Amino acid sequence: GEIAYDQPPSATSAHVAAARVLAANWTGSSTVPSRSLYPHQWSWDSAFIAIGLRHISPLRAQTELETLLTAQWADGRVPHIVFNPSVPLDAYFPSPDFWRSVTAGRGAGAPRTVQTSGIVQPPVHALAAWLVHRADPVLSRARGFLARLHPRLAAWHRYLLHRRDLGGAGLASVVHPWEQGMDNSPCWDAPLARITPAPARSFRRADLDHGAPGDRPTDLDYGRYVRLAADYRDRGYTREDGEFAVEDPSFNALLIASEYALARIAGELGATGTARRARAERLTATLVERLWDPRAGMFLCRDLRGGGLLTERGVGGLVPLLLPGLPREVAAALVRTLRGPHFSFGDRTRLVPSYDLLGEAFDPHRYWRGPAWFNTGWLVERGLRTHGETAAADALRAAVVRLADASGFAEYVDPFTGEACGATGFSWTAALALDLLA
Ligand code: 9WN
Repeated sequence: GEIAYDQPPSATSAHVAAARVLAANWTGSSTVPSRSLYPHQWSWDSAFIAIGLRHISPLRAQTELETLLTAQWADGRVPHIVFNPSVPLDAYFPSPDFWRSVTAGRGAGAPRTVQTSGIVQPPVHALAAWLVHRADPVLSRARGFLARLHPRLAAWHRYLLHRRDLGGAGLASVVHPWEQGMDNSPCWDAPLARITPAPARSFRRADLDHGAPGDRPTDLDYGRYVRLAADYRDRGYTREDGEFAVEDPSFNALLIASEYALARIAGELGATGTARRARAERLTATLVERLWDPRAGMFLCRDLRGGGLLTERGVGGLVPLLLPGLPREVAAALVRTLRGPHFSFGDRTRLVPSYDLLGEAFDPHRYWRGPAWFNTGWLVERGLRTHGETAAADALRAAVVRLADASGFAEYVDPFTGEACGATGFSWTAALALDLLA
């Protein structure tokens, strides 16, 4: 009985520090992921940021999503970057003059008044919109928040489920590693090996002005990212028949989670949402059929151009734990894999690593090739809770909050030591820590 308090003394200070990061990164209508590395608006970042912002300012959280969706293309796609015109061109690469959305994206209905990229990111938005609404339903109804967002979110999902069903089974495909959000995951090594890189001297990386080269993707990776994006642009952002096409478990799990959220949004607006809920259940079954690997005890990526499931184990293969409709044995196997030697959560690692600890490509500092990220920690925490793994969920929640605060809200951390990597003052780290503190 020496200790007189049952809350760790840092809980309030972590809350204040996280709120400060989000205030510093707020531009007036949206939040930059990082002032140094990422000075524009990013699509899935904004969804995670809104989930945290709702605890500080439901109005700012609503505005964050509204700003992003204002840049939606007429074909329904939500671009992965919305550029801030007052930021110098050389502050981030690839800049608007690379993407040329207004001209190259004309056929796909790119907006005329704002410059964007032409690729997408994971559809976390409907889930975020629902959670933001729940934080202050009175304000949300008064502003017509869901009524205004619903048609845009529905068009976004339609784009993914139809235009991006490249495998013909019902799942959405990504056509660039940046679309999946885990840029240099070893999962992409095999499909990327087929791509002829753009010459290193044909572009200038801005990320190396701010980040340690050992924490970032390699020049060879960048050459391939540039080639793929330029080819897609030169096809008017309308032909998805390029050299890279992958069905990814995390991207699709987030789409399905957002379908459930859209069903709830429809319910709030007076519809039933039954068809959408049924579709989410069907898509869950399809995800298991197409991407579940019982021997690996996790979901894998399907390479549509090379044929078959890729063997690399990325954290994206654990994210479907989020889904309530998973067969019981699949959920149980995912929890075992999370604790087992490949991810070792609760044993060797302090936070879920982005890639297989036993994989040949594992590197505890290089971006998505091993470091632990806070958004995937948040998603796995939610998954554990969804499947009744309360003790493990509590442990992961505590780890996210502690390491976020201790690392200065780092972009990612060494999974063994918690040492900060990449940028600090990173928005989704602050936002998701806030959400788990609430
Ligand atoms: C490319 C903004 C984004 C995140 C991604 C992360 C990183 C960009 C980059 O930063 O990607 O989109 O320049 O490396 O991989 O998940 O959305 O935070």
